[in-house]
Formats: sequence, C-alpha cells, structure tokens
Amino acid sequence: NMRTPLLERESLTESPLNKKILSIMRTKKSNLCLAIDYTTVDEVLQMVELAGPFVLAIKVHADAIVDFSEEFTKKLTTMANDMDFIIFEDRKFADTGNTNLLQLHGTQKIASWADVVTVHAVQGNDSIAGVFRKVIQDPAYRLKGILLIAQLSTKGSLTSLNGYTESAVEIANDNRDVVSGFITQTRVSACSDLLNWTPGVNLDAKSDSAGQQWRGVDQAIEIQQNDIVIVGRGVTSSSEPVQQLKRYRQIAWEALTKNDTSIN
Ligand code: UP6
Repeated sequence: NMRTPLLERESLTESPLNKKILSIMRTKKSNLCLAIDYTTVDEVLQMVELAGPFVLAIKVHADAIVDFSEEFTKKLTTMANDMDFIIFEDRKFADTGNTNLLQLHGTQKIASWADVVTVHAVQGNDSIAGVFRKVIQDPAYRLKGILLIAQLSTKGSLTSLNGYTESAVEIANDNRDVVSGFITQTRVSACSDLLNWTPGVNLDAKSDSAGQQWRGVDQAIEIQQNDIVIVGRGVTSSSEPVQQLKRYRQIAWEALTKNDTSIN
C-alpha cells in the first residue's frame, strides 16, 4: 500500500483544496467523482441533484453543454456548496500560458465557478505554473488548484512515450502550491500531498467505439493505487443512475479504505 492513511494526509497537506477534498471524502465516505457528459443544462443539473449526496466531485465539460450560461454555473455552485462537492471542469488546457489565461477567463469564466481544472503537461512548466498560480492566489476566483494529466486512459495515448509521465510528475513536484494532483491510470506519485484521480472506470463495459478503455474499481484503486475514481457512462448511461451511484461509491470507498488504519 503506497498510500498514507487519509486522516494523516488531511492534516499533513498544505493545499487548502486537498484538505477540503480529503475532508469531504471522509465525511461523505466517497472517493467517487461523477463525469456528467450531458449536453444540456437541464440534464446536467438533474443528474447533479441525484448524484450530489453520493459524490466527492462533479466533473463537467462546459464546452460540451450547448446552452451553457452563467445561470447554470450559479446553480451549480449553489448545489456544490449545499451538497458539499467539488466542481471539476475538465478543460484540459494545453496551450501557451497567455492563451491558457485567456481561456480561463473567457466566455465560460471557468476561474469563477470551477474549484479545479485539468491541464496537460505537454506545454511545459513555464506555460503552466505561473499562469494558474496568479488566478489560484486571487481570492476573487473560485479556482483553487489544477490536476496535471500524467496518463490518459485512451488506447494508444502518447502519454506512455518515454519520460512523459515522469516529466509531468516533475512539474507537479516543482509547483505543489498550484498542482493538487494528477489524472492518471496508475498512481504516479507516492507523495501524500498529491491526489491521484483516475478515469477509465466502468464495472460493466471494457471499451467504447472511440478509443476509451475502461477497467474495474479494484484494478483502479487497489492494484493501481489511485485515490479517486472518475466514472462517467457507467452511471450516466444507466437507466438506474442512483443505484449505480450507490454501487460505485460503495465499491470504491471499500477499496480505498480496506487497509487504511485511520478509517473504520
Ligand atoms: N477522461 C478520460 N480519460 C482521460 C482523461 N479524461 O476518460 O485520460 C474523461 C473523459 C470523460 C470521463 O473526458 O469525461 O473522463 C470518462 O467518462 P466515461 O467513463 O463515460 O468514459
């Protein structure tokens, strides 16, 4: 087990975002992040209403929502505050620092409503850290951290090329005040401060027809030692989403806390 007990991690971490995440995990007994990839505001909000009590985080792709509006983000932030979950915008920033900043403040005003966003490592340290630090340190914005993409779940992903993942970890280690963790398949850092979030999780299917690769929760949490599972269509394409939410939450939480002496 590469993981430090949760309670210890919560008290050790210097990141306010990770302190909050670890505290929500413990109180809600959930290391489940739901990826809601619906295309209308109504569908997304209805699912948030159902999922709120069971999840640690709600992940969205704002640019996939055809009627995205400021009213939507107001409702989403209110629900997040009421139901105690993290708002995760999966923007996967991957450009020059200047453009990343423009997009962060652009039409969707991501910095104002998202707690955490994803950022590719491909553009290198100088286009990442300084830019996001400025926004994260400004109390005018909700944004509190970034997740660096160390490994993608997709078939043939170039993140498996020699040295890529290691370089992403290096950027994270050099910028712990900004980087709250990783998007990865296998745990990439033993550092208790950095959370390892993993997509590509589905208990009933192995792949879609567009490059996605899924594996089960035990593989993701026990064997590959991740902290948080990101589940999308396993829940959102089901005719019984609440049942699936309960199922994923329970299995993922048991897998995470099985050998954790600080949780019983
Ligand atoms: N995602 C992945 N793999 C990655 C990074 N991100 O699947 O390496 C995101 C997708 C989607 C969610 O953009 O929103 O995680 C997975 O959903 P799914 O379970 O329905 O495939």
